[in-house]
Amino acid sequence: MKTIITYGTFDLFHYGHVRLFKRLKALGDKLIVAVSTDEFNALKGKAAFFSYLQRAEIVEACKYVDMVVPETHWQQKAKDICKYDISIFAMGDDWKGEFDELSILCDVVYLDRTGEISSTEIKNSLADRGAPKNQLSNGTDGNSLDNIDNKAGK
Ligand code: C2G
Repeated sequence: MKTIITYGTFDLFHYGHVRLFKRLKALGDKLIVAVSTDEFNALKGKAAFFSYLQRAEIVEACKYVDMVVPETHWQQKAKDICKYDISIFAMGDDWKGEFDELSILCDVVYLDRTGEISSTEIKNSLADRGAPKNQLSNGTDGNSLDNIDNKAGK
């Protein structure tokens, strides 16, 4: 059983995320996705539109994903690799080289990011279209696109 793990915010879920998951699942038998909690996102300087629970629900609904776990801090990856008997740790190549130290535990793979799409670009495109701000709210947890401050630019 070859298990793959990847980490991220996965806000405003889009085809770039789907293509990543599809390629990752093709590398093995089981795909685990660690979704960043809202608290960890704050440490990353990211404010997601959807809450952790909403993002985890969306990611879990993707047919390529077998299991979702919370990502609560940067240093959990080595422990996760041992805990879940991971064969491949993978990220998009915007993280290339950042996690090479994990190669003592498992294979480390960086896949090409899908171009022209990101959660930030979706937010900016909606804002540029001049959608009235009160129509941008997701209506559930009170967030609205104009409240998102995604400094990481992803
Ligand atoms: N991604 C992609 N193509 C895109 C956008 C994102 O392949 N068009 C990939 C990224 O390379 C990353 C993953 O999707 O591997 C998640 O991206 P984000 O949600 O932006 O996550 P990030 O803020 O990079 O957090 O510990 C790792 C961090 O939690 C990663």
